[in-house]
Order: sequence, then C-alpha cells, then structure tokens
Amino acid sequence: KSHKDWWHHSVVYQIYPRSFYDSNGDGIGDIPGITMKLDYLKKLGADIIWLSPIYDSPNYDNGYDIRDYQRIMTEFGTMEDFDILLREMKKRELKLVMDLVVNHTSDEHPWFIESKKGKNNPYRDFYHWQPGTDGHPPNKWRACFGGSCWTYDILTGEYYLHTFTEKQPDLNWENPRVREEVYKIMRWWLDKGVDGFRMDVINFISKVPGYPEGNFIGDGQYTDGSKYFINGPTVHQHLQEMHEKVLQHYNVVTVGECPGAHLKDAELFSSPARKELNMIFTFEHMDLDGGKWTPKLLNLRVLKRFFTTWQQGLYKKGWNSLYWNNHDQPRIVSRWGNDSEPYRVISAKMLATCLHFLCGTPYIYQGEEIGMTNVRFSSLADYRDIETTNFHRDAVNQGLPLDAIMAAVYAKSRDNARTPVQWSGQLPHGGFSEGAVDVSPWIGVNPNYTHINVEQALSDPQSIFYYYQKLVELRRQMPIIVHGKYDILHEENTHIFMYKRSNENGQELIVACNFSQQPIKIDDNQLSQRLRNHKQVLISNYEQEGKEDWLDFRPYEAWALET
Ligand code: TEU
Ligand code: CA
Repeated sequence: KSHKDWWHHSVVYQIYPRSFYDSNGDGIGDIPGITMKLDYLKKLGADIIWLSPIYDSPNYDNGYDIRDYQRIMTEFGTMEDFDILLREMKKRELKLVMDLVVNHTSDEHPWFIESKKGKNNPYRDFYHWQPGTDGHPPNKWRACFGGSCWTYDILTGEYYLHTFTEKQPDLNWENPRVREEVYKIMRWWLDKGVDGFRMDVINFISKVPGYPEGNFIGDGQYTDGSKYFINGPTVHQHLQEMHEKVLQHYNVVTVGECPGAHLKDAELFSSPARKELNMIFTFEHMDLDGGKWTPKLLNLRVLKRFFTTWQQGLYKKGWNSLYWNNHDQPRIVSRWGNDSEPYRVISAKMLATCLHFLCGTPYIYQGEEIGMTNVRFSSLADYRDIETTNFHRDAVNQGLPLDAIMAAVYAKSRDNARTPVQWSGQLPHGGFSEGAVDVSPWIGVNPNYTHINVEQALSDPQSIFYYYQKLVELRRQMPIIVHGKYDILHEENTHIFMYKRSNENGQELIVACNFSQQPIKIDDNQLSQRLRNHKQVLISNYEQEGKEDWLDFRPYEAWALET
C-alpha cells in the first residue's frame, strides 16, 4: 500500500506506553512490552500504531514534557529497543506514528536551561519571556491545568509563558531557529523510518502579539486567554512551511491535536490543497457532556448534530478523525454507554458500531477493544495525573465538598484512561507486569480485571474484541465505509442515532444505534419495509435471527445493513 492516501483506509491503535505492557516487572509499561504484543494488535486488524511520547522526560505530564527529543525515556528502554520495535512492526506491515510535542518543551530541556541564563542568551528567544507590569505577570491568562500561564524567574526578573504547567514552557514559533530545530527533529525520526506524527496541541503554537488580556473567568483571579493562543494568526503559515520543508518529502500521515478548533478550522488544517495536515482531532464532541470538572448528561441530539455537521462539512474538502477515547478522556463505555452488567458488552459494541461506519480514520485507544471501564480509586492519593491533582488542590481551596470533588474525578479524570491494560485475570496485576509480584504498577489496576481482560476476550467469540476485529475487516473490504456519502436519518429522535452511507453505484448502508437502556420503536413504515428487504446484515450486537421489525430496538441495540 504505497498509495499516497493510504491513511484514508487505515485504522489507528493508540498506545499509552506507561500503561500498556511491562516486560521487566518494574511496574512501568515499556517498549519491549509493546514489541511483545504486536501480534495481538495485528490480530485486531490495526494498520497504524500511534505511540504517546516515549522520549526522555522528567514526567511531570507523563512524557508530554520532553527533555530530549532524540533519546528514549530510560524507564521505557533504549534506542535499540525502539529500533527493534520499528523493525518488528515493518515485518508485520504496521505503520508507526510518533507523538510530536513541540508547542512546549520540558523546563529541563537544554534550550530552556540556556534561555533562563540571561536576556542576551542565544536561546532566550526560543521561549516567550516578558517583563511583566508592576510586579505582576503580563496578563491573567489561566493555564490549561490551573494557575497562571506565567511563571516568574528570579535570575532575570522576567516571566515565561506556559499554556500548560510551569514545567512546560511554550516555544516561540515566531523564531525561525525554533522552527528549524523542530524540522530537524522531525527529519531525524522520519529518516529512521517512522510513518508520521500526531502533533500535540499544534494549534496553540501561534500567539497573538502583545498577549492581550482575556475575559475574567470563575472567581475573577484569572482570564480566559484561549482566543489569543488557540488557532493564532500564524499557525497555518507555520504548518505550510513545515509541510514544504519536511512533510512533502515523505509518504507519511499527520494528525493535529486541536482543542478549540471548529469545522472551519478543520477544513483549513486538513484540506489537501492547502498542504498542512491530513486531519485533526477535534474536541467538539468531547465537550458535549459538561465542562471538564462539571459533568452533565449527554444530549444525544447534540451529539448527532456534531457528527452530521462534521461528516457533511469535511466531505470531499478535508478528512475526519474518528475517536471516542484517548489518554486524556474517560472511558467511553462508562461515559456514553453503560458499564454495569448486563449492558457493558452490548453498549460497548453499540458505540463501536456508531463510530466505525462513519467517514474518516478511526482511532482505537488501548483497552477500548475489550471494553475497559473508568476506575474509582477510593483515595486521591491513588491518582497520578497532574490535571487531576491540580484540580483537587484548587477545588479544596475553594471549599468544594469532597464527595463533589470525587464525583467529578470519577467521571472525568484522565487516569480513567491510564490504568494498566488488563491482559489477564491473573493476580495481582491483571497480567500487566511480567514477573512482578511485590512491585506495584505506577498506577493501580482497575479491580475489574478479574473479568474484563484480554485473555477472556480472546477466548470468547462474542467478545468486544472480535466485534472490533469485524468492524475493522468490514472497513477494509467495503470502500463505501471509507468514502461513501453520509446522511442522517430520523434526526430528531432523542435515543436512536441512524445514518446512511451511499455511493454513486447505488450501494447503500444503513447504520442504527440505540444509545439508551430503553427499548425504542421508530414509526416509519416505508423505511421498515425497505429494511425488511435488506441485502445483508453486516454486523449487529444482538442475535438477529427471525427479526420482525428492524425499527423495534432493544436496549443499546445496534446494527448495520446493506439495503
Ligand atoms: O492535550 C491537550 C489538551 O487540550 C488537554 O488539556 C485536554 O483538553 C485535557 O487533557 C482533557 O482533560 C495534550 C495531551 O494529549 C495531553 O496529554 C497533555 O497533557 C497536553 O497536551 C500538554 O502536552
Ligand atoms: Ca517496565
């Protein structure tokens, strides 16, 4: 598959290495551990593996704070381990996408260490340094994980900008030397043979000059500066330059992680004619069930509207990425499905059906394929994520009651996605740590590993795993799933998400998903008649023998028919 747009018909599997598989029993997932599981991923049908950061890092934000872009994190292994992984992947025709985190570096990166040394240091302008006014930071922007976006440095008496934690200073992309250094790093990995990049918060790289003050939020201590650092004035120019100087010379795939990017931005980023990126991750659908720490119920009609807007809006103009999960989001079966028995398996399959028949490149996040759920640690001390622990600190200071804090953490903490992959029902760590008995994993295993685990899934022909495998296989076999036109059906229905895919040859698929626990019946005689005469059931999460009326839905029922 050397075709230029090979990523159109590929399925991506995301690995968060720290939690994937620990090969040497130190409680931390590692690169040899990934190599050992490649056959498992191949069996699932993945074409591409996206690896969350594996570079040298002090791990303030689990590798999203990079100290050296050309070294492997010691805990994960060596460069030799990486080369073996890449070689073993190529043998299996698996592509590798690396995480490129270049909106910011670690404050322990040599560039920042130099930059701190003095106002005239040659690296000073690699970052955003500002004098501040009357002993205050240049503005009151709130950082993404709480606190101010500015940290004071005593040596030169100036502040540096960080849109995330103070351990993650933002690079100054207006400095051409910064851009050249980034391109060098990219070429170095591409020349090694990697197949592309997932670019961390890449739409944050351009800041509005002068760092204008935002509107006050919350208790008035901070402002929202996002409109001055998200989708900023030079972001497209920089990406076009990156394409020209680096990307166009390789046959690779790129996906930009873009919080706060909407349809129009997505078109700009992913339109092939503009030569920027292949696709982006939007956050629009992830933001539909409340604020980060103020969860509320999902309104299905709003989710349907989101997908319809993006499916139609990017059709033949750009390209969609399709995802329910990643290392920053709670587990989808707990979030918009139902993780209590008897509905966990059926609702996980329903969600998979809904996503995998859409137009775009689907992403599967580790553990999703076996229906891993959110975790509820009893103590905050068991949580590791910096966003979660910062939230806790701020919420306690604001006097929020502990049970409200824990409820928010249970619903939304990023650690929900970061508990170790449950490989087996084996004590004590669900098969995550090879040989470790007395060493605890860096974060606790979800206690439900005793019944939710890979070993169980592989031994059960009805498992979520084999359902995903079938979805991936269908996509491989049916170009209409990759390229067909999308239309919504029964748009107003509040429980059923139903859509059609069609192509110029008159081929047509209908996909329907009941997002609720209730049985639902749709009144539509004409459609019901047509469905009765369907050509083929492609997949369903229920036994469909002798089905009378396709529009009579059981709890969380999902099916896809060729009509
Ligand atoms: O995430 C970007 C981002 O916007 C996150 O703040 C996200 O909204 C949040 O985690 C949801 O809880 C990327 C990475 O995926 C994340 O892991 C990093 O912490 C962050 O950038 C900084 O590099
Ligand atoms: Ca290890």
